[in-house]
Amino acid sequence: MNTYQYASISETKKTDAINVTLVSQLKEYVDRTVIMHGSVYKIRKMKGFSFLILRTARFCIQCVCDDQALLNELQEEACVRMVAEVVREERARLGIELHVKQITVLSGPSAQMPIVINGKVMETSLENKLDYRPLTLRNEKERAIFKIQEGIVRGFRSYLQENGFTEIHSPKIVYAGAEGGANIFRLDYFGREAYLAQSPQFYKQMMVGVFERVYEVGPIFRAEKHDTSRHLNEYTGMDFEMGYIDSFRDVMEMETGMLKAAVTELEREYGPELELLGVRLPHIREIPSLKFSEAKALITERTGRIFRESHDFEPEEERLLSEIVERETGSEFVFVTHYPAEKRPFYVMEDPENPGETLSFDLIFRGLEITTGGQRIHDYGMQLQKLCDRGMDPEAFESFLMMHRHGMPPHGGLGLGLERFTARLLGFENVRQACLFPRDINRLTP
Ligand code: AMO
Repeated sequence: MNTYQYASISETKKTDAINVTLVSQLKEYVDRTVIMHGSVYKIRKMKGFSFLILRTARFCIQCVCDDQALLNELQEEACVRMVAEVVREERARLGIELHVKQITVLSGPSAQMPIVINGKVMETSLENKLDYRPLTLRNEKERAIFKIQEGIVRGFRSYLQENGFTEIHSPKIVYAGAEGGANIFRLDYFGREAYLAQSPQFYKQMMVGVFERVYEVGPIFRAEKHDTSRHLNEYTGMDFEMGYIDSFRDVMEMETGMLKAAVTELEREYGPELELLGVRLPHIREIPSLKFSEAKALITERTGRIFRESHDFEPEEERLLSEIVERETGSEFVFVTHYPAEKRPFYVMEDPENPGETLSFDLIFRGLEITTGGQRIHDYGMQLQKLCDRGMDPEAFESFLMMHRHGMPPHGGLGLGLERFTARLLGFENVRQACLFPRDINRLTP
């Protein structure tokens, strides 16, 4: 460990230095001496002095140092404790800068950085960024993405808490897939076949019978075999489920309120990161909604294009639909309802007035589906019949059916993909950019 003019605790007391951990408090200490810790993000040598950028938990602070001997030995990415005077400096981003008095190196790097992380923008491919993720996340813009992501989750959580929801944690090793399809990871569970949860679907429904309104933020596993810009093999699901609904539109209303709350949370608490990344937050008023069949017709009418997939949207259709809706209503969000039953899982309620259409919806934001939700079957006989109609074995779903058999209120809910929402909010083309350590068909590290 290298020590530079190490100040013992008694010495720092002598200098009347104040230990400051929150940079937001620094402005209160102008003209006083403080002790800060952080990493040396960048050293910029000038004539006779150097700028040193200290990367702290949330902010990068400009520091001025004129001790040449100290600077000669100091390396970028060293973890330091610094004694410095807080000086008002309007030209600095935070309105203050630190004039360095002492630096103690707590731990220095032992190797050359394999990638430049302290430029204004990181000029490297996404693959490279992901390969060196433990380091590239230290870049102030890269880490700002995930601070904003924290804000989204905070908004989701606090809005649902305020609305009487209980947070739950459901198992991720499960006995059956909830969403159907081939994208399920199988595993050997002490000689029995088990799966990684494709969603918390069964459990959040069961917990409606217990808490009435529940939500979960947790990992979701999908064995996607295609390498696309919108699919991850592990992503973070923000799910909620609510009982005693009159219609699936109650769920859409709850989501609209939750999204507004998340945007407000970001505006209130995440200004520095939004500014750093130049984020344009959406203005959410009423979110327009149209039926799946109407949306298909609208796309064809406005663009003259007909798409092959008739029970779902192709990615290009979602993009076109978003463009049309934004142009015609000003909304960057659009709900699409009444998806055909063929493409929806077995727990989804069909429209009694129009069987074949489901009481379900997707939410499309800036050209990408970010949510699926809807009303569920709560009646035992109806759920049993649906399983049989689909050629599924009711015995395999015994514990799921247990709740139906013993009384469930009308209920519905949704699942929102955190990475997809973050990516669209920040204008990223690839969902991996909004995932700390993405898992895709080619990537298992870091
Ligand atoms: P669904 O399968 O549509 O619905 O998933 C819900 C939302 O999760 C996100 N998502 C993904 N994000 C990244 N990579 C993936 N491979 C991926 N797959 C899905 C999307 C999607 O809208 N149980 C239902 C939800 C419900 O009805 O409550 C479900 O899982 O944003």
